[in-house]
Amino acid sequence: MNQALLRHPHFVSLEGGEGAGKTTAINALRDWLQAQGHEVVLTREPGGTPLAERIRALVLTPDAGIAGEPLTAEAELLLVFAARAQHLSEVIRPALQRGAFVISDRFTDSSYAYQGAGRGLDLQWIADLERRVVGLLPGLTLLLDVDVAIGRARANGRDLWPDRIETEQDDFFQRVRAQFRQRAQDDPLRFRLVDASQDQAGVAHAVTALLAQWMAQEATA
Ligand code: Z5A
Repeated sequence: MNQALLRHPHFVSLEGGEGAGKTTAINALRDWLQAQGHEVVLTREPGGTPLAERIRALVLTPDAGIAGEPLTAEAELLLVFAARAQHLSEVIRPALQRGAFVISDRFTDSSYAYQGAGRGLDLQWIADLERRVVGLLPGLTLLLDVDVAIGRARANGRDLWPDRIETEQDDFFQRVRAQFRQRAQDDPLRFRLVDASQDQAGVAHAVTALLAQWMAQEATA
């Protein structure tokens, strides 16, 4: 497949660093859309299908049970795109085709941020994969932006072991945040920036207001 990127108006993604609060925001968006009578599919990346969830475990489990053979940055990138190909074919495209809204906790912007800026892989290579493997852009991407230290403190406050990526140092997450912000600046039609330093109720209110505003704008376009 080698196609241009198409934006789908029923496809919404949430992006941001760890501890940005995507979970509460996504639930608020689902509740708001369902109250308007829409079918909503909540999903996440990497993952979203049984096979893609197995790939997620390979990407995020420290050592993935394969001690002494670290995952290379290139393998990590190709694995997240392999998971995305499954996710698109099994979940995202069928749901959009039947008229549902799809809300994805992360999508291709995360590959630019984590594998591109974080790991230092060529952004053009990622763009080629996006064009050849994905071909689809969210109509709306909500970027939950928060200071790295605040986000990390929130995430560390949970009673969970850090995953492979969460064990990276602050400078990695600073590059990730800068890349997300740069992408938002470069594509203001698709992105909305949300101040995720406010409390969870404030973030939930902000994201639903932005979605409502964006849908009203789309309806008159
Ligand atoms: N990844 C990648 O490398 N390449 C790719 O292409 C893709 C992904 C698609 C998994 O993502 C990892 O995959 C991710 C990038 C990589 N790695 N990292 N790091 P994930 O979304 O599953 O992991 P995450 O972003 O690290 O999840 P997270 O830390 O759970 O972030 P969140 O979903 O935005 O946060 P949350 O679960 O809603 O909240 C986290 C905690 O903070 C929780 O205890 C909340 O109660 C608390 N919280 C949330 N919001 C607030 C506010 N506003 N105030 C106070 N406390 C709050």
